[in-house]
Amino acid sequence: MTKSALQIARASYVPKMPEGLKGNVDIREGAATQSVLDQEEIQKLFPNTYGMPVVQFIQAAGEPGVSEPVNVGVILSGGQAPGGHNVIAGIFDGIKRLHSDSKLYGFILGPDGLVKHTYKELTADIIDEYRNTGGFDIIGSGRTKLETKEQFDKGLEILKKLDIKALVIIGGDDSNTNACVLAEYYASINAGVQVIGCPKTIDGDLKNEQIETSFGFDTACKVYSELIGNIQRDCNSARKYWHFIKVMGRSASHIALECALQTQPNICLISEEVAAKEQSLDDIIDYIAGVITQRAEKGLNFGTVIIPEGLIEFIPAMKKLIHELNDFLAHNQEEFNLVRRSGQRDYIISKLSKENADIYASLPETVARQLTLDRDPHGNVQVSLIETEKLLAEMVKKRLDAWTKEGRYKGKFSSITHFFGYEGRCAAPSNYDTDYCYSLGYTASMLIAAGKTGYMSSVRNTTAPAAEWIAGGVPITMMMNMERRHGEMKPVIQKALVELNGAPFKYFESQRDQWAVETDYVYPGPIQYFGPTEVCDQPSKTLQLEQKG
Ligand code: FBP
Repeated sequence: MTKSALQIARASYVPKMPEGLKGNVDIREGAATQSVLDQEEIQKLFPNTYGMPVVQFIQAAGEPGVSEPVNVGVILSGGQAPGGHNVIAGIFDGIKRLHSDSKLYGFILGPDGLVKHTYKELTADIIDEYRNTGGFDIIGSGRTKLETKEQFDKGLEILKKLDIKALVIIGGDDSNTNACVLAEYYASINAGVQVIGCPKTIDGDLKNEQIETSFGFDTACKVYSELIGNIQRDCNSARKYWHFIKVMGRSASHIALECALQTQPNICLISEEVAAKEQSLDDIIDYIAGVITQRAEKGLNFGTVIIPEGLIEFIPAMKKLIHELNDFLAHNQEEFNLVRRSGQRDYIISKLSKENADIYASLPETVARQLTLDRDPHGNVQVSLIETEKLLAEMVKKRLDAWTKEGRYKGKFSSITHFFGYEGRCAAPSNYDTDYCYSLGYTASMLIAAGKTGYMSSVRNTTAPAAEWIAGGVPITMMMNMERRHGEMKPVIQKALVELNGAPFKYFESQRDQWAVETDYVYPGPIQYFGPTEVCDQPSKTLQLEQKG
């Protein structure tokens, strides 16, 4: 591997760790826990792993160590997130410290590797190549869901063959839900394999009282915020474009909100607010066009709009339209395929209910086509492929043209669209993610040594200096509730959406009218890996506001 100068210099960075993990550890167990909701059902489904206490590691005298080697398997599951390699490095260092003959095996390309028995031993020289780097390329990741008994049994064969005592699953809410189901199953058959989860996803929607943030969120947001800041400076220099910038986050708007807090754009939409206020696409267009008009009156024909990736599904009317389209095309795909391309739009309009047909007819051609053509293997519209940023830019243009005719708008409007997603998922982790991930991994190895299963590795108090961070574990069942998935009630980890009463949104709300009309941009610049701590070690604004409020 040819390395960049940064990679070479960064390899020798030593992640900062909680004081409590530095030497030998004692475990402090709290009281029995309950799931967030639906306690009876969850308890029934997880008789072996329900109700366990939250645990915390505290410093103890002596050196950590166990009498037998601790072999561990690790899986990276789902979308990439900066810091994954450091979770693995933390696990490796942890189990080696426990016993120098311990081995770490990585399953290749996600959960598939466990089921198909594709793996590699992660030796010290491999781990050293990947310390403090972005990406998941050390073993690759995948989106196969680990959920059937056949998969669990197949996995157990290879775990037994490699004498693996514990499996660490690094993933988002769904992967950790499945980790918990797996932990329960292995416990129920006395398989002798523990399962530990680690909270990953740039989307930031795997968090709760015990899990402050999912790793990768910090770095990804810093990358997008750098880019947004650069665009804002360009925009404020040329003063002729409105930039419509969509940022990743399949469902929750945490990334959009964090980027807004970091860069102070003229507009940032928050899907959760759109849903709560039952706003229509029309309301959103009106709002954006309104701000553009206000700025035009001050001679400011430029600006920035941040759009969360999941927006479209949070607009109640669009959600209904998508449902009807899914249903209709599921039953009439063949007939639809026979309609000439030029007639497909009218065909769909003629088949939908009046309410949905009107919305569909108002959509730009490209988006209307994306809604009917790009479908996933389950027949659902692939919402993430819908170019919401283009949809909004086009519809705003139309609205402004109409307002120009009415004499309501006298500005000049020219737009440029962007989508920032993949740019941030494998960035070199910020100091925060580098340290946080290493601690999460190291903590996972301590949970294994303590014989825990069905736990998620947890590191808290992370707005304080790393030495004061609190490491421990949270029973995954504690985060669960019952939700309808594919027509069936299932136990799942509750997804954390943006809370409209939470401090980050409240702060944004208090500032956004001013940011809309003033040009009060902030330019965060690139992530800094070396330099003063206030530049290099800042946690996300979201976390800072959450922990303050
Ligand atoms: P995870 O929840 O698995 O971490 O993935 C999140 C994400 O990065 C979303 O922000 C985005 O919508 C999605 O993955 C893209 O998925 P893919 O990598 O399959 O294109």
